[in-house]
Amino acid sequence: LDYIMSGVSSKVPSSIAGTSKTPLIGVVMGSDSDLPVMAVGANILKKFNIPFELSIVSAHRTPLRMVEYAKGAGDRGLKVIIAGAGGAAHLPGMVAAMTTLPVIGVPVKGSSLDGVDSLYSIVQMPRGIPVATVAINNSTNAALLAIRILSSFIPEYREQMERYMAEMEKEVNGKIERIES
Ligand code: RP5
Repeated sequence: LDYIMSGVSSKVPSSIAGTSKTPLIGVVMGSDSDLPVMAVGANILKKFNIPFELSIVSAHRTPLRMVEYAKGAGDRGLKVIIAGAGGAAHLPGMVAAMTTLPVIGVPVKGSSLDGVDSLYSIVQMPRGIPVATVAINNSTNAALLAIRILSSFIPEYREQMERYMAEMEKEVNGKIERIES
């Protein structure tokens, strides 16, 4: 199955499309309107050179596609799924119900309730089916968490994460020095 970019409108810049290697991370979202938010995390995966795929899978508009995606994800080699959705954001929970892979939910901020609707929908999963939920619109942290999960069994990604964190610390220390001098 080739989910890479399938269903994504022509608005998607090729720079954030999934990679051609067998993907380890699946990034799905309910609508192409989620793309500006989800693209930020996709770019982090690109930066870390992680094979990933990116696709539109809607829990309510394309329910059969969602079932097919979630049920086949493990067998296709995915290790983590990042699912972004807004409003009554049931996509991450529904996907998590049909796979044993870890699912990370990104609450996407909609126009009416500032993203609190999406946050509550995703974070309030009843017991038994976990969805790791990041902050509203924070696809960066979803990507970093997915990489941390991979880094627990792929040493190369652990080293990359250590470098990323060291770089961040250096940057903040630089700012502190400039303020204090
Ligand atoms: C959800 O509904 C999507 O995840 C999106 O955040 C929201 C609005 O979708 P559009 O009406 O913009 O397609 O399914």
